[in-house]
Amino acid sequence: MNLSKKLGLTLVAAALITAYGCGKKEEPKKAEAPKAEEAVVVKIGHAGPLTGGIAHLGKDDENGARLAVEEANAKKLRIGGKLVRFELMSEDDQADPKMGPTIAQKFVDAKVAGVAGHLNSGVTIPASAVYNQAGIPMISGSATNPKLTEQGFKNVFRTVGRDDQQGPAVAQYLASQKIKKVAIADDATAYGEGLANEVEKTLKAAGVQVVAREKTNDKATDFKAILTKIKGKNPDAVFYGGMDATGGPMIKQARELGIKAMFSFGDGACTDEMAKLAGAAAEGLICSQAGLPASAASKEFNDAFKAKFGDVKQYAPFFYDAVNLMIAAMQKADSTDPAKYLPELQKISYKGATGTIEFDEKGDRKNAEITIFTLKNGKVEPIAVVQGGKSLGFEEFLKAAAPAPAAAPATPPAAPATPSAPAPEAPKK
Ligand code: ABU
Repeated sequence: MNLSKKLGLTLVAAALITAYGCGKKEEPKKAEAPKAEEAVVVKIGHAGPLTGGIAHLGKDDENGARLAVEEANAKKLRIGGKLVRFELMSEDDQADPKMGPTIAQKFVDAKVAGVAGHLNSGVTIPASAVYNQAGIPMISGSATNPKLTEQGFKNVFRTVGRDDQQGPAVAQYLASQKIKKVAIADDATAYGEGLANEVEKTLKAAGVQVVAREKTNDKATDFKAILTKIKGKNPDAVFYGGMDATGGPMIKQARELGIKAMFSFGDGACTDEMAKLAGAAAEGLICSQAGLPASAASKEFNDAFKAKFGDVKQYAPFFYDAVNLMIAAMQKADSTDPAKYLPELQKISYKGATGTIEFDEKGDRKNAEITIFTLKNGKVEPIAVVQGGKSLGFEEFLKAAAPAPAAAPATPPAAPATPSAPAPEAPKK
């Protein structure tokens, strides 16, 4: 072996000893990056009509619910010691009563922790039986038929008033306008028919003559047959229990037929959509909503909603509150388990976008307001608020409900308790 070969072998041996031998220095261990905590996913269901004639309202509700979910997730809430991430599972019930139980079962199978929905009373009522069976809390921000909360279900709530509050409120407004003869029509849904019945009862009790009672359906587009019958009775006012998708064309066709009577609607047709559907024919209509107007919802809500989704159609703040109520109850219970947080929901007192929300033993919102509107320059504008059977002009109501000045001792906003507001001027016939 020559010298250079020997040297080469020595160098290889030295390198091996350095690499694997006892003289090897331990590499300092790199500090491992802490693993991001995995959040527990909590599903919240939302259901409403996301297609069809009233999809604009269903989307509005969905947007309200989505905003609440997104805001809660941004707070990185911990419930039961774990980071939680809420996930909105939204389903299209097509405003079809038959779809209510089907979608409710889908939510039950998906193990949602709660449901914000549905929009229509006729869909919400059959769906509520499925949620009740599964013990899942549900809160509607729009379903106003009294039956929903008259079933003895302890898991069913709503953040709006009921039609046996809304019907009398709008009917009393009509009676205050010196109306003698009224024609009433409805769309044969749980909501439309139920509200029309309430209006009829109150008007009759006030001595107003009900000269016609007509029926259509929630898919109809041609109302000329019932409107012709109504025209023959020459009423001073027409009340229609139905949604804006049918109410808009109805009022347009009525004017085309030369009917000059005042038109009046409940919350389902108390939207700016009426002006889009009926144009100038909608001007001066009178309608009610089963809560305060969106313009009176919190500035935080309105700013955040507008930035993400544009203008509120009607029910978005009530669905936003519905989701937030469930989350607040979960936080109080420190559990997302429906059985554990339901008792907290039943006794909650929550300051939401639509005011302070508490539920009575049936699940109805305590002290729900009913707002009366007229449509002016293409927009529904609030004119009066009825609460606990007492009416105040809208501006007066806002003043009475405004928080006390900072220097004054902290007292809750006074509930309006003055006699009826001076009746706003009757819209021109
Ligand atoms: N409250 C009017 C629309 C929803 C319903 O069917 O009750």
